[in-house]
Amino acid sequence: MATKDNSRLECRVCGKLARKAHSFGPQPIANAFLPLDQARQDDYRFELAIAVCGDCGTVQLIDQPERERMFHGQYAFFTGTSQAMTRHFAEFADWVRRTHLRGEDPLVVEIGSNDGTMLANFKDRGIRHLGVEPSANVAQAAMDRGIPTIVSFFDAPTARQIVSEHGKASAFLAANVMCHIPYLHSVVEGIDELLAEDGVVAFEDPYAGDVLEKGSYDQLYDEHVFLFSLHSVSRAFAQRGFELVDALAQPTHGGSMRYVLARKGARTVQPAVAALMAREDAQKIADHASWVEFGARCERSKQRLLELLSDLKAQGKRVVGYAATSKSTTILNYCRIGPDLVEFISDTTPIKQGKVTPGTYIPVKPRSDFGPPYPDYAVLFGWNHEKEIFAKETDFVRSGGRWIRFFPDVEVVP
Ligand code: DWN
Ligand code: SAH
Ligand code: ZN
Repeated sequence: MATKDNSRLECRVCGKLARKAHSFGPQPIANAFLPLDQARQDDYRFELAIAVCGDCGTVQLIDQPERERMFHGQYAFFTGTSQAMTRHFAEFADWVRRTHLRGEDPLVVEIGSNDGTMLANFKDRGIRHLGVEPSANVAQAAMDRGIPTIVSFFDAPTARQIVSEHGKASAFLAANVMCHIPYLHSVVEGIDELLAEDGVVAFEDPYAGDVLEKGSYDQLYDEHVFLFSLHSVSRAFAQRGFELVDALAQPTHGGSMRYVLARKGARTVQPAVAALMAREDAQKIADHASWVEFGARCERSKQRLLELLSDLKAQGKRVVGYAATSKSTTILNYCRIGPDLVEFISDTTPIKQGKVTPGTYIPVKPRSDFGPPYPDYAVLFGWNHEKEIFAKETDFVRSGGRWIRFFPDVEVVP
C-alpha cells in the first residue's frame, strides 16, 4: 500500500486538486490469476481509492500500480471470449467504415487491440490497419491471425514511430483502454501527431454516468485509472485543439460511452453532445459529493452481499461464481469474500483456469465444472454478459439454480 498522503492528487486531466471520495481498501492486481502457492507469495496490494477533480470533475484513481505489473506477457483477458463483444466490435468497425473513413487507402490504428477482435473486421475488408498492444501474449494472438501489431504501450513517441513507418491515420480507435492510461496528455499528443487533418478519434469506455446511476463500483480496479464523462473527455482533448463531435451510449460493459472527436471545426458537432452534457450536469456527475454518496451506497451494497452469502452458507447451500472477471477482484477483496463463501468461479479463459482469484484465493475452474450437478446459486460476476450467459445456462435454472446479481441492488433471480 502506498505510504504517501493518499487523500488527494493533482488531476491527471487539468492539473488542479482532486480530492478522495471513497476508498475500496487494499487491492491486488485485478488480473493476477496465479497458482495458489505463487499467489500466497506475491502479496502485492495498493489502495484502490477514487478522487474527483474540483475543477474538471474527472473521477480517477489516486494510486495506480506501475503499468508493467498489469500489462505483460501473461495478460489474462482476451476480448474474443465473448461472442456478444465480438459482434459488438464488428458493428463498431462497420460504423467507423461507413460513417467516418475518408480518403483513399485510409489507415486505421487501434490501441489496446488485444487479440485483434476489432481489427479483424478491417482486415476482412482489405482496409489498412495496425494494432498497438503492450501485452505480448494477447498481441501474439492477433499476429497469429495476420493482424500487424506493435507490441508497445501507446504514447507520443509510439505515435511518431507509426507516422514514420506507416504515415498518418484516418481513424484512431480504442475500446476499454483510454481509461487505462494515466499519462493521458502523452496519448492526446500522440493522437495529434498521428491523425490526418480530417481524421477521426472514436473510443469507448465504461461511462461514469452509468457507474454512478447503478452503483457499479466493480468498474473500479487497478487498470481503470479514469472513469470518464463527456465533461472530462472534452477537457482532456481541448488542450490539443480537438472537440467532441458526437457521443453514443453503448450497452457494453454495464454501460459505456463512445466518444467521437475531431480537430476543431473539421466536423459537424452532433446534438447528442449538448444533450448528454446537460444530462451529466443534472446528474451532478462532476460533484465530489455525488461520489461520496456513491461510496456510502457501495458500503451498503457490500453489507447486503455479505449478509446474503453468509445466510446461504448457514443454510448449507452450494454457491459458486460465474466468470472470473477483473471486476470481480474489486468485489471479492472489498467485501472480503473467499472460498468459504464462494466454492469456485467458473470461467472459459484457459489462462485463468487452475489458478486462484487475486487476493482472495477462490479456485477458478473451467465451465465443465459448473454442473451437472449444478450448485444452488451462482454469483454473476460477469453481469455485463448477462444476456449471453443466461441464454446458454438455461439448464442451470431448469435444475432449480438461481443467479445472484448485485447491481443496481443485491438480488436473487429468478
Ligand atoms: O476493460 C477491460 C475489459 C474490456 O476487459 C479490461 N481492463 C479487462 C477486462 O475486464 P473484465 O475481466 O471485467 O471483462 P469481462 O468481459 O467482463 O470478462 C469476462 C470474463 O468472463 C472472461 O474471463 C471470460 C468469462 N466468461 C465466461 O466465463 N463465460 C465470459 C462469458 C461471456 C461467458 O459466457
Ligand atoms: N480493446 C479490447 C481490450 C481491452 S483490455 C476490448 O475492449 O476488449 C485493455 C487492453 O489495453 C489490454 O490488452 C492492455 O494490454 C492494453 N493496454 C494497456 N495500456 C495500454 C497502452 N498504454 N497502450 C496500448 N494498449 C494498452
Ligand atoms: Zn481536473
